[in-house]
Amino acid sequence: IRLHSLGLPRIGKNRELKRALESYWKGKISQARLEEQGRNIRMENWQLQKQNGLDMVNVGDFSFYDHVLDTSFLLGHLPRRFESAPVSSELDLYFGVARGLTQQHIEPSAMTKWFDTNYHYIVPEIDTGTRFTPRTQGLISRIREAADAGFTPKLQLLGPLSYLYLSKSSNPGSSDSEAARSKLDVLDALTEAYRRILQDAAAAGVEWVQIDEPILVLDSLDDAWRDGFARAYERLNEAFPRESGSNSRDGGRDNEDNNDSGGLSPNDSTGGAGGGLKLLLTTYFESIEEELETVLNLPVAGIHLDYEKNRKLLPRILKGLDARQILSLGVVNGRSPWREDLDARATELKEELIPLLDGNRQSRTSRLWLAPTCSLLHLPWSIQGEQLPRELEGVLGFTVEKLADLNRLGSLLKGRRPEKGEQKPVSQAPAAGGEPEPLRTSGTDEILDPNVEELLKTPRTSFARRSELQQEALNLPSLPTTTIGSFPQTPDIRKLRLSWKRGEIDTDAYEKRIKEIIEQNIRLQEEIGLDVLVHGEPERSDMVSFFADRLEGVWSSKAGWVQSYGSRCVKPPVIHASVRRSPDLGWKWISYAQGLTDKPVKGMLTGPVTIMKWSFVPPHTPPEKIAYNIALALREEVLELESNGISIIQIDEPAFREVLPLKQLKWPRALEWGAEAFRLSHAGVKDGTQIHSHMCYSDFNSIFEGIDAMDADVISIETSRSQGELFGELAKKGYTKGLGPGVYDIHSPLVPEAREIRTRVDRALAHLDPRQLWVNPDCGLKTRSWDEAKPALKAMVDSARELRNNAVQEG
Ligand code: THG
Ligand code: ZN
Repeated sequence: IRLHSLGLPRIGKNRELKRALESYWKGKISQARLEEQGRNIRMENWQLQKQNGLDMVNVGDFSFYDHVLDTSFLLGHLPRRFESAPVSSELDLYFGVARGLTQQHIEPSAMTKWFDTNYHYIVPEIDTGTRFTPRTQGLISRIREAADAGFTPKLQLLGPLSYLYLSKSSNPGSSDSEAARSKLDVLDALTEAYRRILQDAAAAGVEWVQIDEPILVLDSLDDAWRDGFARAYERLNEAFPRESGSNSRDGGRDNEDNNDSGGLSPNDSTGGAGGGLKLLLTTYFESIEEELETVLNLPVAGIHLDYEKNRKLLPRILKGLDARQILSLGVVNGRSPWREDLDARATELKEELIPLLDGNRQSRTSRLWLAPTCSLLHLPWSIQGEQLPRELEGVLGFTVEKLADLNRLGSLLKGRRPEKGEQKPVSQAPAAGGEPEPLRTSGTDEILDPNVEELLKTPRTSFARRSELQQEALNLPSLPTTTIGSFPQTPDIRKLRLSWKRGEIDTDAYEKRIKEIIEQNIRLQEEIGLDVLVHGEPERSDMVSFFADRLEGVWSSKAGWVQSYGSRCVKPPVIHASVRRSPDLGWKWISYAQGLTDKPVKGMLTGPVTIMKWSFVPPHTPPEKIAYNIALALREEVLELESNGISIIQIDEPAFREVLPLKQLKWPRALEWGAEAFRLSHAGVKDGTQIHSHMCYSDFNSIFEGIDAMDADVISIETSRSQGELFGELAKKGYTKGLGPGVYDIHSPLVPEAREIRTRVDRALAHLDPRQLWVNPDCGLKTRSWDEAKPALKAMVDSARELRNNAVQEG
């Protein structure tokens, strides 16, 4: 049995890389200093792997920004517009692609979510002129760096098919299917580039390559992609025959007495360009069910898969592997902080899995490797130093603890006594093949309000009727103007919250100051002439953390940071028990704001799906139960707002799209429960109370059914990049409820021009009813300064007035 990992976090245990990067970007530290920080983190990560008994350490998991962008650079494949960018170093070019070169007006590459995680990668751009010119020097020096320090390096690479699949085809004017085809057109060239990279790695002494092909867990690959896999991996295998006679699927199956080395000896290759280089085809996040045949037919030295997700398939998988292929199992969850019951898992593996392996007793386990299920990138560094509630002690662990668990599990299987001092983790794993167990709670097992079914079954009054009542109550002009909710987080506001949190100022002083800020916000909005006001959220930092801190059953760590993109991190709360509102979610600030003005003030909450998707949740609880539970807590706040005179309530769902699981087969049900949770959060409000929601994207097609089922009265969305087709589609689908297309891009510091704003509204007016449309920015103003936000909002309000007048004249 060998132990290894699939990658570690790279932001540093105290976010050292974040600090170094941001200092470098500001010109405060040199490139040499930044490189040194990178080296320190790599060394620390390698040491941690070795200390925990791992037989190899990963090289290639470290990145200064993103591992997909690293792959692009390794392949010598940059967006064309950067080809002659005037930058002083390769590193600045790299950051240029990630962040844009503002002075030269070169746009950065797009960023998007890495599968169903909260990590974002830089999207490679493919077009018909794409060439690959591998540049392996940096990678080779990192391999040497590990070897020189006494570690056994395993190279981690994003595989060619996944790289291609995750990239976007930027040929102008081509359709989706054309784009997919033109991507595969470059596969042979790409494979050739990989072959050269592998050759250089082999020459540098690498034996094992962890080649990540996470797209193999999707249920949406077609035959073109399957052929692509076969073609690319055959080609790589020609260059690096794994072992004579056993490259092909039928080799070696019955050579039981000949496989004691399990393919592990470095000298068992008969040639090929690099000598014994071996590929470990690596999948994670889901089962390989739909691509089982694809995987089993590839000529690789081994495969890695998530043990729990593939448990039912293991007999078939083992039958399909040849006797020399390594089976690496992800046995410690790499993206959930819940720890496994290691004794139970060891017993399971001994009784169910090991007997399935071919060979005699010794050779059997030589084919078995154990690892975390996926890269530990998705977990914080360590739980050490955190103050856990008693019921979570020993239950949760981050990177450091997960590797220790892996080590312990390895010891249990090897028949050695595990080291002392390990807390025995509590298991929440379901029984074999059984249904997931409900969430274990502290004190009570009840997760759902007994009324939940009733609440979900009771439909709201029709939209047509409620909108009449709402209009009577609110008396808004056509094209009403509003904002998404958050206002600039000035250094003053940040300082204020921090000093209150640290106890440097008392609650009275804090609240007095917050009220002053709210009053300023209200006066400012009245002056600008907005129709629906907000309080501006000065009391909130991160929207999810704010609510997590006010909900029972949710634990927030002090330093549990996870990389989101580049130097940016999030600190996901841990939902571990029945969620309850305790005692309130801050409705008083909004009610205070309403008391200051005759205009309607919109109450603001973060929705159940978003709170859940941006938190850690127990791995074996049905997600809808958690979402309903959060929704019920939010509902109490919604009703409280309503009874305090708030007649517009916005329940934001920026992460609503993230309900969609990796397997498309599960999409309809996920949209259903996502929408149910949202509806539950406003179930029972009066017909005259207007429910809004905000989502941070405009790509509605895959989630339209869900959005419709949310039954919000008004939805505001980002439309900066949409060319207006969205409105046509919405009209065609019969969307008649309110819509607030973002009329300017808040991500830009520039004040929008009135012309741009009018164009966007006009595009919407071409398809939708003017009574349906709202005018608002495309997202919250938290990241802007007042100097930017004020003139922008003014321009927005002026444009709306002008459009309104025109409409009156024309009508
Ligand atoms: N909040 C939470 N999760 C999120 C987002 C969020 N996940 C997805 C998306 N938004 C990710 N985008 C961001 C944007 C900004 C930052 C992080 C993720 C960010 N982070 C600060 C940093 O790293 O310096 C820390 C913020 C803090 O102190 O809380 O700016 O909006 N939960
Ligand atoms: Zn947004």
